[in-house]
Amino acid sequence: MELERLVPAALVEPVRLHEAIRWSLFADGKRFRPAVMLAVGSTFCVEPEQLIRSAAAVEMIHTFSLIHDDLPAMDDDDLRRGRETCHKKYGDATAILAGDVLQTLAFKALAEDSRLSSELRVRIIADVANASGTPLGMVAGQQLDLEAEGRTISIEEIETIHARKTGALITASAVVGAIIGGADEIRMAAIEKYASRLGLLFQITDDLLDVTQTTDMIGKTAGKDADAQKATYPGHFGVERTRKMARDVHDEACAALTNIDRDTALLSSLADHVLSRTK
Ligand code: GRG
Repeated sequence: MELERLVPAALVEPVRLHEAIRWSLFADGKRFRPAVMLAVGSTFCVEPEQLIRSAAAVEMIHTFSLIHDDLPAMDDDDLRRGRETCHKKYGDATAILAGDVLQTLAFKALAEDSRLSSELRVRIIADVANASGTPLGMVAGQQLDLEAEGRTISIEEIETIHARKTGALITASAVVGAIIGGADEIRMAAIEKYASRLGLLFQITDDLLDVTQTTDMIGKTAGKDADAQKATYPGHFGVERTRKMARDVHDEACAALTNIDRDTALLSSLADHVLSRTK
């Protein structure tokens, strides 16, 4: 498996660091961002071998973000992917370093993907870096989220936080699939629209699961958002209105697909799956 090959074996020194990386990476994650990339790539008839390295790289970046998000200085969580968080098991310092390694190894993996042309690799690296580290990316979204804790914020602010914190990497995953698939401007715009709605849907359903599911079911501490006075859809609109909004956002994602003259059944079924997910 590609991820296995991209991170050092647990026995490599410093053993504690590599064990910590593997603890988080090979836990019970959904691999949603790779799934988005593979689904978009397959819509454009790309062979999985062309996508697998980029898919692994976004999963590494996502895992880095989860490790750092769980730290005491951030969301301070004990449970992730159905097991102890990285810092609970290995300590804060090792968890920070495990996240740092995952982030940098992801970009190394993209740079060295010999299955793709240099031109494609540079585009992909820029896209993934934009989604992670620019003011419109994931890390900035996390900062806005931290700053919003404990105060009432508008729906526009909630959407901005979600678009950056969650949406940016999901959108980049889709866009990379389309880049490798050689999508033209019109199809790329449709994919971007689809993925930004899919990313928002993913976050809305994540918020819903936090208030409707058990800790066992979702593999992380349920009810955490409300406790931390997080900016969420159910917190703002209540559960029933949030469910209706989720259906609307799902429909918008699927509507964007009408601008792609390909078989998009896989992409609409991915949106269906996110709408009805229970974990
Ligand atoms: C860079 C520290 C830092 C944070 C970035 C991604 C992120 C911001 C924080 C993670 C916490 C969080 C709840 C983010 C919202 C996005 C989200 C729903 C993450 C969980 O993703 P899943 O459900 O997780 O795909 P698995 O474990 O299944 O991969």
